[in-house]
Amino acid sequence: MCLTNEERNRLIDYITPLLTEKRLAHTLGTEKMAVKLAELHGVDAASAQTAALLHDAYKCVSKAERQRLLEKYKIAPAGIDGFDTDLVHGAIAARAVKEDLGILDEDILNAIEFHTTGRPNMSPLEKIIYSADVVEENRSYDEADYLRECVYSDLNTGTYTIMNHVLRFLLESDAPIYETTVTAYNSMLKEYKNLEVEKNV
Ligand code: DGI
Ligand code: FE
Ligand code: FE
Repeated sequence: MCLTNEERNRLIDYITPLLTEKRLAHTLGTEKMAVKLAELHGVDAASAQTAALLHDAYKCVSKAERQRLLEKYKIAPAGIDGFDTDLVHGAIAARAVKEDLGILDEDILNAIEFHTTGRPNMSPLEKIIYSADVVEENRSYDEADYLRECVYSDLNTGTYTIMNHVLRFLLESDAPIYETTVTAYNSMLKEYKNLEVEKNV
């Protein structure tokens, strides 16, 4: 079951002043994709909707505001030495929505916190938010349709294939790669390989 209009409007009212128009459109696209994936893969749709609507709430804040929030929530600067990073926007959002909106569901908070890098042993909800973020309808890179089909048909294979795509993209862009991105990939690779073994027995 999805959120009621009243529940959804409370979240929309929270994020709207924080986001640019473009980021709001991406957020609504992520919501739509997350609900679809939740329904396809037997995950609670209201949780998927909540995490999707809130995942990028702190993506558009200024550097100074980001710094203030990192200090307020005592979040270790999750960067890579020498590189500026907004990889922490999920961690900030998770702390802030807990405090501001009283969202206490750990699965939802983890899905928000780890939506950018993923992490080892992700829950089905975490996989859905990670994937929905990359393949929502406003994303239009060459492989988007292929990745959508992958994650519609199988959540583990799809999430693995999306992570593999993101890692390639980071390498091609000469981007520094955060440790959690690598450990998340290795963990998802293991799940994917186990699936392949099961298919072949
Ligand atoms: O906030 P969004 O733009 O919707 O998407 P996101 O939260 O996934 O973050 C944006 C980018 O972060 C995305 O292109 C993938 C990238 N990313 C994920 N892991 C790493 C990373 N970027 C760097 N430099 N290093 C990483 O380990
Ligand atoms: Fe994000
Ligand atoms: Fe996003």
